[in-house]
Amino acid sequence: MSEKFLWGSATAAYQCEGAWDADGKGLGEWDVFSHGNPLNINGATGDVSCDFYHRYEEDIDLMKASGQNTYRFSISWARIIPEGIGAVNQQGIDFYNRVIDYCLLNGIEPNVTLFHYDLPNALAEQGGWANRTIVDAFAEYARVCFKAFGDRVKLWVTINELRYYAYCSNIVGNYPPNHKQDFQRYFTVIYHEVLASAKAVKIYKSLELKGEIGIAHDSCNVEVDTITKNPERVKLIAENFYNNLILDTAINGVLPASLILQLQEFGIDTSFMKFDDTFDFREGTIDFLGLNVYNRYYVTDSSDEPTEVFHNNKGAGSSMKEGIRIKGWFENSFDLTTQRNLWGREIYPQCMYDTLFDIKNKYGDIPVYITENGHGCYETADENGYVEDDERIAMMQAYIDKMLEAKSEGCNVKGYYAWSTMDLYSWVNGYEKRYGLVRVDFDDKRLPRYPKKSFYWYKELVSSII
Ligand code: BGP
Repeated sequence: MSEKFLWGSATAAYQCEGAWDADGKGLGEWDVFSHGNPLNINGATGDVSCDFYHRYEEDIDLMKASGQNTYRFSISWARIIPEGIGAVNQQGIDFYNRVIDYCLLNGIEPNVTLFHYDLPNALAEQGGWANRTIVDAFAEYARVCFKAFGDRVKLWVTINELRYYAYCSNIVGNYPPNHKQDFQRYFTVIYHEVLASAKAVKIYKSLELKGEIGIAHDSCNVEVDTITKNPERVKLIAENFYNNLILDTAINGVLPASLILQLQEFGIDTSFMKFDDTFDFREGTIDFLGLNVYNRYYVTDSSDEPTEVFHNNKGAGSSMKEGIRIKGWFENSFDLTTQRNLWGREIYPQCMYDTLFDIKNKYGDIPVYITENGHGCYETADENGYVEDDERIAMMQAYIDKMLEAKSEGCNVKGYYAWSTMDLYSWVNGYEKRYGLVRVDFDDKRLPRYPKKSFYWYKELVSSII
């Protein structure tokens, strides 16, 4: 792999591919959810989305035109192994071969994620990530992908946002299988994810494919509000909740002992950790860390009110806070001086710098890629289909400046991926929450692409820094 800084953009399979039942693909958990679950509050599906499945050449051409030298995308497990376990669908392999080859033809380094929220429905029906049998199912799926694509793909991510995925599907309840405030299931799922990821890493290394493998972790900077009465306790509990189970295990190969005690005191049955596991996490440690950087976790002591989740998928306003109160542990604090998007998420560029230094201070010089960073907002195009997304440009420039500052001060950051390559399905938020550097007109059946102002800004930036 080249040593130059990687500048690219990212998407995920269910969010952009469409072709939900084409060419032997199996049913996914999100297909079932989006087709009829009343909790799909915006009513959108990924059935067609940007139709990347048929239009990938056009999208990769645009990446090249804007000077990007890498593309992060995910593989749909159900396209490769329709039932999650067992028979491989050659047409799924063929599709990703076409995408990978077209990237390479255009000088674009593929960065491939194996799991980005989209579980085969056959596995979901057996308990999904809460059922320990998924660990070996995932490892075998990973092996199939490494063998099929590992000669050309040199950057792999096992799982995207292990924590945020488990959080939305087991605590918020807005992602399938829609469990609410089920902390037992939440920690079980994360444990199975870190175990599955580590097993996949071990398999990858045994195949000697000469690439790098990591995970993509969601924004990990925990900051304690100065009003907090027990700042050290709150910091440790929140770090354990947001980061340590995943990062200590994936980077150092060690389960954090203080977290295990914390869970037991909270009444979680930790037997899912099976301390007699024959698998040694130290055999599956990652080569690099991917960080999806959007916000910090600003925390304080929990009040005596019951545990509560603050989340909005309706773009209802910036005065709402995003986060959680976990009674007895901590709660997210509301900083009046920080700007928020309409979904209540902080816009806080400093967290980019702080996150990178947190990683350096805790884990040394492990290489880091910013695997996602971007800005979600509503947008209106002019009569030519053009979007002047100055808000996005300002926000991303501020985060990138902080990344470069941290890099110049010694953080080992090696690449940056804008989220997202083009407008796409924003999960339960539907299609109106836009992130793309390229606009997709979803009202036009031909799904035309229109580069936005940010596309040209990114092109300029990339060409000046490469
Ligand atoms: C990350 C996910 C992406 C993407 C992004 C924006 O958490 O990895 O899949 O969706 O966030 O989030 P959202 O679409 O919910 O606004």
